[in-house]
Amino acid sequence: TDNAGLKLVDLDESGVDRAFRADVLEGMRGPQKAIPARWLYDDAGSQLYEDITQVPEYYPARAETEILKSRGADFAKAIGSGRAVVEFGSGSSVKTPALLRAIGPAAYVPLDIAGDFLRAAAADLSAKFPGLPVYPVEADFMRRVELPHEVAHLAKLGFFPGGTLGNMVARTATDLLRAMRETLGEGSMLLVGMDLIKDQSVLEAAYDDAGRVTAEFNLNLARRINRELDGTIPIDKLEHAARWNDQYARVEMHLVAREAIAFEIAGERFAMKAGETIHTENSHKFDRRSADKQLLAGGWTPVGRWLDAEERFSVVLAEA
Ligand code: AVJ
Repeated sequence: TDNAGLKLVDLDESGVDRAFRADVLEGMRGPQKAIPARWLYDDAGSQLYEDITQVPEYYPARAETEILKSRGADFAKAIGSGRAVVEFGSGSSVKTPALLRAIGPAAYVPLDIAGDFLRAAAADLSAKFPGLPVYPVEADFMRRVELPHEVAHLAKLGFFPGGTLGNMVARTATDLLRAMRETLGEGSMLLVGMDLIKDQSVLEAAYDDAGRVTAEFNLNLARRINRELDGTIPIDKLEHAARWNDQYARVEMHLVAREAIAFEIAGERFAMKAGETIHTENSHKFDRRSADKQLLAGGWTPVGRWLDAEERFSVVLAEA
């Protein structure tokens, strides 16, 4: 029967494949089609994001790096030495050396769900800081994580750069901040990157660059669906859009249908009217008040805040 065929396919699939299909199908059935942003980051998507950080319009990565490199003395004073730095979603750990050099920690604990990537990055970093104990942990940091016993006695500094907190709606961000507090424990601190509200045209250009790198990043999600979920989405009929949503203070990425289209994903039929969109990402922006409010809701008291010279991005220090 058809059912038996489906079961056979299921047996061959990893949990990730199943989760991707479930998220896509569920997200495509609703009145506003939407797919969780984490699915943007397959190998091609991760490479495209790296490329985005180099485009002239995309200021957040450069602005945050500027802050981390220029405010070392401030961090040392506010944070002190001898903590275990726990980085959430460490990825390639590109922003970490500046912080480690500034504060002289007792250990570094990078957390990431991508295990191979994590261990390679940890080895690179270890080579750069020969005296520093590095304990990579493969974990989903949306939940409380058991830290290695070697750092149990040390005060912790959580490090969450990149403005990734902004990719979550407020309630999810609050849950994550609370989980981080549980992971890090009493007396811990958190250093977190938060992008700032600014001119709409600057924000929209940052997410819709003239070189079309961000457009490719967004369209790659539709390509991935076609590749991995037997999709027939006509890619050339979709258009990338970045839209400032003032009510929610966020830049939204959408895939917009240029004309009425119909297609299949994993054997299920879908249709889009001309102008209808698939919502693919939120990137929330903050001002001082909304940033403090978000951190406080998550159980963290802000104690320091640094901006880049052009005041586009903030790095906030908070206490548990
Ligand atoms: C991964 C949070 C840094 O929201 O700015 C960049 C991802 N999306 N361009 C962001 C992204 C489109 C991004 N962060």
